[in-house]
Amino acid sequence: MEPLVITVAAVGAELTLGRQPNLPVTPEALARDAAECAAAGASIYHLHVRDENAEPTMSVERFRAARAAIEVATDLIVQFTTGGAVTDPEDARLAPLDLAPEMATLTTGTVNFGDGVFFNPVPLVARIYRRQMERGVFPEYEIFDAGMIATALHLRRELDADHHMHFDLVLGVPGALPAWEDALPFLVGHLPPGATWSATGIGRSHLAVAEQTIALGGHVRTGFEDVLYFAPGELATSNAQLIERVAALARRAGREIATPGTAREMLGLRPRPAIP
Ligand code: KMH
Ligand code: ZN
Repeated sequence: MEPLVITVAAVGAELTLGRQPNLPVTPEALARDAAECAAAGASIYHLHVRDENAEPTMSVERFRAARAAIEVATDLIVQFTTGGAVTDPEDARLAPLDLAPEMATLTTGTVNFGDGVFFNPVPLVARIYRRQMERGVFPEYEIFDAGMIATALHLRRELDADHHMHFDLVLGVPGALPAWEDALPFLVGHLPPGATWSATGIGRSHLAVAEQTIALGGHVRTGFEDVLYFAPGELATSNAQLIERVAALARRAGREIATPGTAREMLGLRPRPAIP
């Protein structure tokens, strides 16, 4: 099996500092967090940013500062969110792509998200995808429900996009596809030949999904965005703690841990671009 690429979803947009006091918020804290994550085995840093009140924001300047800090501190692939928070307007979600990050997410369908709605009508998804192609940004398709795989493939054809296909399968968001045991094999069975994939389980399902993913040959996403607790009643102390656990599971299963360089090769990424 391929070496395991670990993505850290370190910040998120739907959780508060009150619920997870160890959340990295400032560029300095993000750089420290990223360095710890890299040492623990992460390759990709999935980035949301916060404002001076630790509220989620899609401010381009905040993304610029956060990305610069992480890229100075580490060799990690910085992956911008284009999902933002469920309350973010369309233009705000697109704006940080002007910084031409190495990689960014692309959710290919609308889905209930707790009490909110993660709004992704096809014209908006196409707009984000087109902007990513114009800026040379590698997309990671975020799949919260099965139909999103079909939409990703449909849009790829429509836009005549030509890049390696990488999917992140997100199970267990309330209102989206639950982390049923047969969900992951079903989704993976519908991915196109040659695609790579990672998966994450939200909340309680997190560990079971990580173990199943490692066994199936996929890659793993972890981090505060997806899981707040290390064990029942025990808050995770850092993103690195969550990564160390995944890396230990992988080694036990005979999988090596990918470096950012290996991950870049697997995904077909060009060398890290400068911040414009
Ligand atoms: N905050 C969620 C509504 C992404 O980063 O691309 C969406 C999200 C997905 O976090
Ligand atoms: Zn996210």
